[in-house]
Amino acid sequence: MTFAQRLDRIAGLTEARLGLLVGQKSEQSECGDNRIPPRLLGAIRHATLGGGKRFRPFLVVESAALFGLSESAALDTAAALECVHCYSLVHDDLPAMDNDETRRGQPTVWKAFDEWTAILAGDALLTLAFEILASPSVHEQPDVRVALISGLAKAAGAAGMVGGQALDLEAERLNGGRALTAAEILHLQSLKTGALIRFACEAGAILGRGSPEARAALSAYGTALGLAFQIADDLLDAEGDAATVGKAVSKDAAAGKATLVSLMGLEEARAELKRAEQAALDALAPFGTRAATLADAARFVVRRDR
Ligand code: GRG
Repeated sequence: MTFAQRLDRIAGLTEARLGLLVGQKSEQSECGDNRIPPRLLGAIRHATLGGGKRFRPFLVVESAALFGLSESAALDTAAALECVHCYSLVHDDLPAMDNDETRRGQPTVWKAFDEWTAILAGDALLTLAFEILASPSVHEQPDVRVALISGLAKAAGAAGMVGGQALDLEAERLNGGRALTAAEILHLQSLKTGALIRFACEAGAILGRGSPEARAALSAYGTALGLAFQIADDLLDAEGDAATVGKAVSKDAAAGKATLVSLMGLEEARAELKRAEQAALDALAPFGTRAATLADAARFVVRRDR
């Protein structure tokens, strides 16, 4: 199976699992106190289903495979993480944040529904993630489930993704905007984009009860991969084609957003991307050829066009 086929396979499995997880509590449900108002459910499904690379679920499944776990044993953890990712996109697209009208080639949730429904759909997805992780279907051992809950909460929260988003918006909007240094950009991106990607890689070691050394290696891989992912995203914004990328491009420059591309220029950003790719590959050394698919993932991130 090629890397693209493998990514597609995990995306399909994730989509099917999410379809059940965000569809089983409809208005038609016989279980009265579990019903979700239909409009809200529609927005949650719009946010979650029918698109996306499912790259974070892929990282969970592949990092868990290093410890001998099957796809199905990692899938609920992968789906929970994707719920947090989808929530972050719904909120990021809101007029008060990035004000985007297209996501994954579709109208964003607030455009397809309205702002308050989009806010509530995001809230519901964030909390659903932890409901999923608390379920025994994630892992039979409660201490593993608690470690996943704690890890995802930290990665998504104020010292993780939310904190990164706050730093990004503060730099752009407070005191008339401020140019960030490269170190400041790297820090905010390691939170905003990096924290969830890093957690996706560490999740395999948590599920598989890997050694502290193995978890540290996956964390280092995730850190480098997250950086590469963000630089590639910024390059796509600067050079990509909106139809292929599935969302508006050239937004960073228009908003005066601080990115490594705006700070260093295209050539140096591409060189930084290559360095991040190499750091990701180096971090996988302890796993040898067993990590071949994760190595391909690093190469995929660097060459992606969407
Ligand atoms: C609103 C709390 C809050 C956080 C938002 C994730 C994020 C923080 C903002 C998204 C804006 C952005 C362009 C981030 C850079 C990289 C990124 C996360 C891109 C989207 O992820 P992909 O490419 O999307 O994995 P798909 O659609 O494939 O799932």
